Amino acid sequence: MKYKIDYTLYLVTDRDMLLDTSLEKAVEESILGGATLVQLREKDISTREFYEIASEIKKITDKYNVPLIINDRLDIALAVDATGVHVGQSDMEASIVRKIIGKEKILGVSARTLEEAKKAEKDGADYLGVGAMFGTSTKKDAKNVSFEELAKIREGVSIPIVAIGGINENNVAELKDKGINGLAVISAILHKKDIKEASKKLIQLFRS
Ligand code: TZP
Ligand code: MG
Repeated sequence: MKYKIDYTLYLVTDRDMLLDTSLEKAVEESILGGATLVQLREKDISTREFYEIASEIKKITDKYNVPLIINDRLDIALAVDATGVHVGQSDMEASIVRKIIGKEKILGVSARTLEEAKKAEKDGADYLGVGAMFGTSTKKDAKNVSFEELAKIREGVSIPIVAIGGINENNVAELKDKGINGLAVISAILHKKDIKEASKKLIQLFRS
């Protein structure tokens, strides 16, 4: 049966953001603060190391029954039996990913336009990541998505949408009435001393 996902707070990892803690501890703290979903996102890393980190993170997400999504690398996702995989517009085509991972695994696709969003839905995406909604320095090549385009995407597809990019406690309220299912966040969680508290606060501000 397909995993039913709560998209409320989607922690996306980036080890460069961590302040004096390990990725394992950071993920655990964020889950304790309420993160409902975790994406392991690694760039410039060997396949072996990616697999090893994914195996360790999977132990933590399993402990708390939180789904784990692997960014881009479906081989790693399958190897560690992650809940799913997330692909961008220059990664492997969603329809091909779907064929490889099968029906049960969760497939997330990044979309910046209504056209990309509709195609992703048609190709078998379970959810969309839409952004950058705000300015971010975490992803250097991230381009902003307007609130108008977000509204069009919300209108045009029926799968869940998570907003991403520059989301923090000062702007999260702006995303409250947009029909989105959750927030995907890197720096406003991982680049904090108190990761648990930062996670908790984002949820409170989004849900209040
Ligand atoms: N995709 C679009 S923006 C972004 C990604 C991966 C970076 C999000 O990081 P932050 O620190 O939450 O802005
Ligand atoms: Mg990618």
